[in-house]
Amino acid sequence: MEKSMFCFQCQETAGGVGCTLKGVCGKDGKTARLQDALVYALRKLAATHQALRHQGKKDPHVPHIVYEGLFTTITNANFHPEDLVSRIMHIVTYTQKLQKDYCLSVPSFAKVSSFSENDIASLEEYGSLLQEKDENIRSLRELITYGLKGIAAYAYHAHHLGFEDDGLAEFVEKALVTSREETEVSKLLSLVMETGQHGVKVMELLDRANTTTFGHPEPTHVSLVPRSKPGILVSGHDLKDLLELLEQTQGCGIDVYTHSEMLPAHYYPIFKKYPHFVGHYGNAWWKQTEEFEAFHGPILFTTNCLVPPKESYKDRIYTTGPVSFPGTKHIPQNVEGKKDFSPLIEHAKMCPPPSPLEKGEIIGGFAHNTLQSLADTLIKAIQQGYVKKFVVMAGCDGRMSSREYYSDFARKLPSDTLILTAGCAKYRYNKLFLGDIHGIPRVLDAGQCNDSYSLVKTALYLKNILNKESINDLPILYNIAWYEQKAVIVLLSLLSLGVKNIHLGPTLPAFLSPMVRDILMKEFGLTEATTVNEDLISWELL
Ligand code: FSO
Ligand code: SF4
Repeated sequence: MEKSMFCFQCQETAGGVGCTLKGVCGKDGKTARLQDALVYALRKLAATHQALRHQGKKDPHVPHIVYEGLFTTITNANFHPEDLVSRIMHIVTYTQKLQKDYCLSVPSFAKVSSFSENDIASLEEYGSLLQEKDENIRSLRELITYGLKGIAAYAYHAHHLGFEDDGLAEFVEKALVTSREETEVSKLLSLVMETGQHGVKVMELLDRANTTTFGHPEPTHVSLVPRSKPGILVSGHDLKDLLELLEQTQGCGIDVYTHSEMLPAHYYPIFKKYPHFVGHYGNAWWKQTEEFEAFHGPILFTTNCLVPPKESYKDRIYTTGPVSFPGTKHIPQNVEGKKDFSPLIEHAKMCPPPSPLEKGEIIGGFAHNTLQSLADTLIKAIQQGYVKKFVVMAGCDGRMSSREYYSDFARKLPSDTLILTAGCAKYRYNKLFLGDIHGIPRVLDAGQCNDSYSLVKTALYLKNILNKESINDLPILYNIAWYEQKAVIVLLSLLSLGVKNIHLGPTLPAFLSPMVRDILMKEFGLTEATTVNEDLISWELL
């Protein structure tokens, strides 16, 4: 009999409760259980590395193994059981080696000393979140774990650019162990807040890594119209992968396009140097099954969100990094940390050019540097009354029809409001032609979901120059859309900075037990998005 699975880590979980047979995302039971096993193995590695740290030593590879491992378990990244098994075996072998080399003994975890592939089933069992019977402990444990997955994704990108923070790595190790062992609600709640604080740190680290490597994003018009040469489409969030691909495609007669969360690459000065980096293709991640056929060329997934591909274009899907899908080709990193994209490039040369999906262009590049340079204009606009409110509509998009709420909300916002956005949530309103206020576009896109940090940094900057006591005294409202675990860390980061009265939607996470939900509502004024009119009225915008 097929073993069961249980996963409720994303917003689209079945029935708003949990996926038990197969994920709505397409993840099957085997994959789901292996992902649980992988996280459990990482908890074991983290405990082992903590013991090593207690000896005053550390292993330089553990943080990256932890980050990449957690990243593979994020929604829509890795659907490949064999790949997950080999990752688990690597984690266990590495843990065993550390334990042996440094004579470390790690209590409270299942023994791994004589581990073989046949023992993975026991890790699946230990790793199941249903092991914890108390729904409140389970809820807090998973809230922390999902926050850690978000941290890991951002730390992975920073690490790829050579930026690390050992304090962050130490925290992730501690939180992986403690969230599994701690049974006191108050202690788990304070770990939730600590996770949020480290969310701010990791987004700051990644921002530093990105802006140091690629320059500061600047306002940029991005074409939506494909050109006449064969193309490669790049999806996901890893800017370094894109840069390597652009280097390798120079002079090859191929154009390169961004998809979904890769759009903000166009805003960075460094990417503008490549004349064959010509535009953006398609919409948010969930529309890929409708849009990829018409692209005609190879598509590279550097991170989530991958949707199980249709046979009609599956042979054109390439994955790299944490992403993997059975039957698609994977581009590995070599020992020098380089990736050879020649299989994609050769493939592209044989493909027809993309068919157009849309016309026109979009504008973005309003990250903190640009927003701060506009601060005087924005403050004057507030003082003179032609900008009344800023509405942060950052986060993720998703396939549920209830997300039409965000398009309607943006449409119905009064014309003296500005939308600050980041993440793929923007695809619900960035092509609505909402106009501008005295030359400032009404939708100001800071970048990827991690660039929500830019919005927070700008809010803190405005708080200081406007001499406000609290970030909540600013005319900024938060209407956040969430889908996967990176949005969980964005939310926890905002809470840890004291941001109150966030509306979260389209539904609150299924992994919040009624008690945990009540705590977040009482302490932070967190509420679920309701209807467009009700929400607009509650914010005195209607
Ligand atoms: Fe979206 Fe997917 Fe960026 Fe997520 S493409 S949903 S929050 O991976 O990370 O915003
Ligand atoms: Fe279900 Fe979401 Fe988990 Fe996929 S990631 S199995 S859709 S809860």
